Amino acid sequence: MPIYLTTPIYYVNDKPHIGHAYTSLATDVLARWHRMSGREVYFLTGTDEHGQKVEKAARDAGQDPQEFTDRVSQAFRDLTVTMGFSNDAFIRTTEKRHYEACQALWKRLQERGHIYLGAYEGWYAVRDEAFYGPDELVERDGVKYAPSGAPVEWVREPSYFFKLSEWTDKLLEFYEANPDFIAPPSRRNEVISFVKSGLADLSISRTSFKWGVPVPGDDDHVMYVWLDALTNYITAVGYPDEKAELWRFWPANVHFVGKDILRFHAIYWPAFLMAAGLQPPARVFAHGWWTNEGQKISKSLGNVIDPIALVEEYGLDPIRYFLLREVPFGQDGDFSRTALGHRLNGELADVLGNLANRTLSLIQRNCEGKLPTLPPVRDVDTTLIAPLADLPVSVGKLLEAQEYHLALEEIFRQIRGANGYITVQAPWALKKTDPTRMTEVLRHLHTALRAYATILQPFMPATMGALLDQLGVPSDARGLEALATPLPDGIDLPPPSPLFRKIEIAA
Ligand code: ME8
Repeated sequence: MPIYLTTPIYYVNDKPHIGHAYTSLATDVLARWHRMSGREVYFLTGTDEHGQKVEKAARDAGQDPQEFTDRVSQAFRDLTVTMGFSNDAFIRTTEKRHYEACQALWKRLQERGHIYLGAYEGWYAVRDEAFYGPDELVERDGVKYAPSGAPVEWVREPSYFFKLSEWTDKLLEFYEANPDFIAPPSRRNEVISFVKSGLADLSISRTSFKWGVPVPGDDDHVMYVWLDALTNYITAVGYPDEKAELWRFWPANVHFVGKDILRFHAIYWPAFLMAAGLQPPARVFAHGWWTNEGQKISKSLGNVIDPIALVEEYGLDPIRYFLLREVPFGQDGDFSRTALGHRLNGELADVLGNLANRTLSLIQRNCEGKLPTLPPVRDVDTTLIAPLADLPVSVGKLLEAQEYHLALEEIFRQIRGANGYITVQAPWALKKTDPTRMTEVLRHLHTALRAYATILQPFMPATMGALLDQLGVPSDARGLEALATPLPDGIDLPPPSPLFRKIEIAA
């Protein structure tokens, strides 16, 4: 079965920050994992380029919206390179094929009787590109705000509506029948209680600005940016051509989103799709929010974390590791340099780097750089070797449940065990007393390191690639299946070099 994974398409009102990198990173790791397990994967990311917010950002920058979106979209494309993302495609909502998909979906909804013309009167937050009911707003100093803190304005204009109110029961039935559709479970409960409180019809067109996809047959209206944006997920796989080669990827396996945009993905999107007679995605995972050293990340506080600067300072793989190790996926987390330092020094350098370096240096020095012969597994070796076979299975289960931190914990528990093994077996001391046993211990450690490096590739592709080079693993033997076939005895291993560099931790 093919696997389709998506990130949100990011607004081009501003340059990318750590939050954007985070969502795409989680998607990337799962995409790489599935590919390494032999699955066919389509991994999509891109940019959301219409709407009032982007139009305003272009105006503030003194640029025409198309020129502006071309520039900022490129910054998101560059980020995929800096972060080492393996996306198969990058979609922009200003592409012609996307206009066609949006208009086709609109017509289908209209033909099936789900759209009517009316007038919208109510609150709108441009920052969230969202409509809010009066009872959802909070008031501070006589000014009304959306629950997200975004300012709201009163909007009154002709508008097409989607009959969302008719979907309350059908959505509740859908959540019931598909308990894994919304994750994590706390978010699922939130959505269910929101839907249970009843859904109002949704305004799906705007007339007060032009920067959007025109409504078919009524040029005074552009489509509501969220209808346009959500449609990207089907545009990218060929919609409206359901015979397109890529259409086999639909429905998506996981839409990765932040908790801020869960409502759009878990309520509006399945309703639009079911109304159009299309299958809803299998799952929407809403992860938590990063703060910076305990503070909300915001432009006005000037504490936005630039992922490119971070990668320049600490290296890509330590950042990839830290983001997924530090915070359980789904919960909020704090970005702190001290925490990053502890993970980098205490886990990557001391636990993994040290094990690799000790093992490979000993092979280099004491075995003339040749891989020792595959030995029998003695009783004392079973603690190291026996759990290796199950590791890909348990890690796979955790990753398929988006439990990244638990997957890393599991792998590092075994690597710590391997450090215990090397200390107890002390191969450095065996050179004089029992050189045959020394080669056995080193080969077992090599076997274990190969498994750890293979399994960790999705998290730290470049560094684990370097470790697999040092372990002499050919590039066509780096998938999970290849772990069952030992490397030939006696192959030459290159001289090792350190994988991670320690950093200074501020007190
Ligand atoms: O909402 N912590 O785009 P957007 C964690 N265009 N994740 C964060 C974050 C933070 N502090 N800040 C942002 C949009 N994110 C729409 C999406 S999809 C059809 C349309 C991440 O540029 C998180 O994934 O505002 C969040 O959902 C997303 O960026 C919002 O990106």
